[in-house]
Amino acid sequence: MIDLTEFGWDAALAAAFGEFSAQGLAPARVVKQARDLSTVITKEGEVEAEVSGRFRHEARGPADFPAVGDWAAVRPVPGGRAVIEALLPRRGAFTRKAAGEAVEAQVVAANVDTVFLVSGLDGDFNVRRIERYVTTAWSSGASPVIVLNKADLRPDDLAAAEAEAAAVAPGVPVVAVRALDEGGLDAIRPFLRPGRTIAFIGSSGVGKSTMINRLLGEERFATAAVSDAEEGRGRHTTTSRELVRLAGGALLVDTPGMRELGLWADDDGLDRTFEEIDRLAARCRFPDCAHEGEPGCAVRAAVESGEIDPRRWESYLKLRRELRSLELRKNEKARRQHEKAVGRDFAARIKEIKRNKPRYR
Ligand SMILES: Nc1nc2c(ncn2[C@@H]2O[C@H](COP(=O)(O)OP(=O)(O)OP(=O)(O)O)[C@@H](O)[C@H]2O)c(=O)[nH]1
Ligand SMILES: [Zn+2]
Repeated sequence: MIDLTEFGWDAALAAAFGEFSAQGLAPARVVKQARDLSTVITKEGEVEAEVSGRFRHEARGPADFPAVGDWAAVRPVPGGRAVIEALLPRRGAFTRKAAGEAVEAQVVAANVDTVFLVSGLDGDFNVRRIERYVTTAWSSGASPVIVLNKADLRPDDLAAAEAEAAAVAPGVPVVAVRALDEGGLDAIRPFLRPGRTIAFIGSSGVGKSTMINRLLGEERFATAAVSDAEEGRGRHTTTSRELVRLAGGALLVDTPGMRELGLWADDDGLDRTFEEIDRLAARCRFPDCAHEGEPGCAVRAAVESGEIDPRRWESYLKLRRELRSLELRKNEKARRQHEKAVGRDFAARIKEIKRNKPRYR
């Protein structure tokens, strides 16, 4: 028997699960998600699982489908794939906008406590990208940590890189690591607390899998969520998202590298990332100041005096514009879906009236 508290199960989840227990369903956490196939961990162990027909029918979009980290209510099928009947409400989710024109959310990992926003201190390091990731992370309900990997490649100006990262993410811890070196990951260990779910997010090649393998490797024989086959392979596939448990009890989610993070965030996430700008805004003459040339704008004054880096200011405006346009397109989509639903309702009522007509004759 597996103790699901080792995978983050707690009293609040148990309470939310009540109605499903009554239906004979079992709690399970999604530890791997690849296309339509989930791997879930239940009290009995790891099994493959698929959503039920009804689940599929009722889903409003891709974000309603299981993602790694989700808690699910599953119907066990002896000798076969378990059936996912429902997901428990997410406490939060690291979400991106799916690539392409559609306004579609894509859940990268659900129920995450901490996100390691991993950059490589090689060509990959870019503070503007970090701002984008931090905004998304705050919006996900998880706490971000900026992890600068490959510190071995920047021995001379490491402190400068750390300071640069810290300057664009007020209040966010910044740690430098060397995934290939003995003891090189010590700086992230304090965040690896038992029962905590930590997602590794970042561009391809920054060293996410290397870090996770190193952390697992030292305690490999005690890991629970990794199947024998996967242990043999040694490395985690980067085409799927996977949750593994360290012997120390932390739950790590490896995610495939992203070329670009499509912004799916909210104003709170933006304000938190640009905290100093948000704080200054309270001193603008007009309470609804957009900081776009209004008189008495404290933010503009701070940019002009050099207190705020103009590049950071531009980055803020760019992200804000992106959020506004995302908001508009989301609303437009919601309106169209609503009209469609109303249309369906109306058609159904007409049909019903027609069907009932003979009674009134
Ligand atoms: N010099 C140096 N190289 C590193 C370090 N960490 C990882 N690498 C190398 O960086 C390359 C990419 O590492 P991966 O772990 O595959 O990167 P990833 O982020 O998992 O990439 P995706 O799976 O594509 O998202 C590998 O060749 C690693 O050996 C480090 O701390 N220093
Ligand atoms: Zn202003």
